[in-house]
Amino acid sequence: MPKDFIPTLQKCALQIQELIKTTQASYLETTNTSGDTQLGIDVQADNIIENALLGLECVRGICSEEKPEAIFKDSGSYLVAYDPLDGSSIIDSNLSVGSIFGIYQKEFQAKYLVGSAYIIYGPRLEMVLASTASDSLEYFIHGKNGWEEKTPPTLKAQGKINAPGGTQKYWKPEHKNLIESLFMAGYRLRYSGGMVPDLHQILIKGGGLFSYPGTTESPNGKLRKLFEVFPFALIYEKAGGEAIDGKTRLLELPIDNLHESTPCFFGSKTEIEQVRKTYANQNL
Ligand code: AHM
Ligand code: MG
Repeated sequence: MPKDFIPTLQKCALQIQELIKTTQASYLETTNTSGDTQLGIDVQADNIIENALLGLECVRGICSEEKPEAIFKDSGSYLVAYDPLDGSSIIDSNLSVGSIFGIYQKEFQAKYLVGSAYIIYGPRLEMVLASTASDSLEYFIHGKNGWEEKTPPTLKAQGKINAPGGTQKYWKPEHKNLIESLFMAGYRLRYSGGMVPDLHQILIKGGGLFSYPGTTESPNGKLRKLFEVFPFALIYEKAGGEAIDGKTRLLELPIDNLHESTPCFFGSKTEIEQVRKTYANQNL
């Protein structure tokens, strides 16, 4: 991942954290491409990131979850897809939220993903990065003396957390059984409704399973490949875990349109093996 990205994302993190602390989370009249009603704060966070990224010489194009189309420049070599404020519907309840970034070369396709990052705005401000060029993550916490680099988190072969997304009423029977069997095996429920804090918690605690399946209501799940799923897939793989759609490695999935979603499962190897067995003979 090019060097300029880390300080640029760190600067955006501080600006967006300030925005979250000082701005009311009120809805606008507009919706984004996925049909979510936008908050003023979504749009402001998007502008902060757009200006910062387009100001980088190495960036050739950007694509935001809040905008229908990508924006391209004439020069630069990297493409960045990002969700400026993931979990904006839980801001009003003062839960942690985040920003997610995927950095691509050539095209917005998982096979060209070279790096990813997320920022978590919680009681602390933290940032986690992954690069295809490195076998471990990078982890920063903002403290009294600015950004401090910490020992990166890793995933054990098995964890204790179960974070099941989606509306239970619409889960398919095999998915219901999977989730139930984890609880029966002693897993604890940890789900805030924010992908960033929910996946961060599993990473920091060393393992578990986060799932957002295809349901009878939303066959392709909710989480978007480019802005949410691919970046976290790289982070989980580099942490020693796995990320699949039930059958296939998420980073091997193609995209046909910028905003499409996919069923997704992120976790330690043992839990992902259980997902694989569950879905082996099922439609996703
Ligand atoms: P958003 O990008 O509109 O904020 O939606 C994404 C969020 C994720 O953070 C989270 O995992 C998911 O939506 C929660 O959905 P649900 O409320 O259906 O469990
Ligand atoms: Mg999102």
